[in-house]
Order: sequence, then structure tokens, then C-alpha cells
Amino acid sequence: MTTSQRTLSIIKPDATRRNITGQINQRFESQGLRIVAQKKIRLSLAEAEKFYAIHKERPFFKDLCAFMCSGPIVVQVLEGDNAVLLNRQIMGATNPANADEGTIRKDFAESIEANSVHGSDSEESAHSEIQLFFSELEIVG
Ligand code: IDP
Ligand code: MG
Repeated sequence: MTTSQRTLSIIKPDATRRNITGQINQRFESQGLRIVAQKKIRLSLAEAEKFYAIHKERPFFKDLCAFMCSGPIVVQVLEGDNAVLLNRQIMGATNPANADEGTIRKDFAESIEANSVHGSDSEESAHSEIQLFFSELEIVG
């Protein structure tokens, strides 16, 4: 059974810096995800801390938030069948050393922190993460 879903994706500062947002978007589009909202923004430290609040006790939290503010990011809503899981597969494992061949993180990530993309990990987090960045009027399916 297939279910159309939406998920939040972020192209992180390491990727915008290297001018590879188009190459990353090509991975989504060629594998069945549609970009139904997209904008380039720069996060404040407070916004990065809010977005990654779930990780606030982790040792890498401070560095991660500083990294996410270090340059522009592209936030986007991806839509398609099983979009949450499909996007996680297209992204690959958090640590590029463990990522499968042909995934975005395997091919583009610089490190476990600067790993080029974020993708929601469940339908619930997709819903709240999309609301954090987009109004319904900005999402055009
Ligand atoms: P995910 O992005 O694959 O869902 P999470 O465990 O949710 O991975 O971690 C969020 C982000 O925090 C990762 O994408 C990565 O940028 C960073 N991160 C995760 N683990 C580490 C680590 O051990 N060292 C440094 N940064 C990390
Ligand atoms: Mg995560």
C-alpha cells in the first residue's frame, strides 16, 4: 500500500557553501519526491536550538547549532508515496561512513556533523517541522 506524505528536508550549510543544492534536489526528484515548497534562509542560533531541541542534552548539540547557523540553508517540503521513509533512504545514514552507496550522505557529506541534509524521522516530526518553517499557503502540491 502506498500513502502520499509530506516530509521536511533541509539542505545544510556545508552543501549550500559548495553550491550543490541542485545536485541534491536531483536526487529527490529522480527518486519520486516532489519539492512542493522551498526557500533559502539563514537560521539564528535561537532558531537552530529550537529546531534541534530534542538533542539538547547530546554532547554535539552546541557545535551542531553553530554549524546550522554558519551559512544559508534550503528548507523544503518533499511530497510523495511514503515520503518520510523514502527521503531517509535517499539521504542515507547519519554518519557518512555508514551510509549506503548512492545515498546523498555517502556521496556529499563532509562529516557526521556536516552531513548535507536533514530529513524528518517520522510523520509526527514531519508535521511539526513543516509547521515551524512553512504556512499552508506556501506549500503548493
Ligand atoms: P539524523 O539527521 O540522521 O536524523 P540525528 O541523530 O537526528 O541524525 O542527529 C541530528 C544531526 O546531528 C545529524 O544529522 C548530524 O548533523 C548531527 N550529529 C548526529 N550525531 C552526531 C555526532 O556524533 N557528532 C556530531 N554531530 C552529530
Ligand atoms: Mg534526526
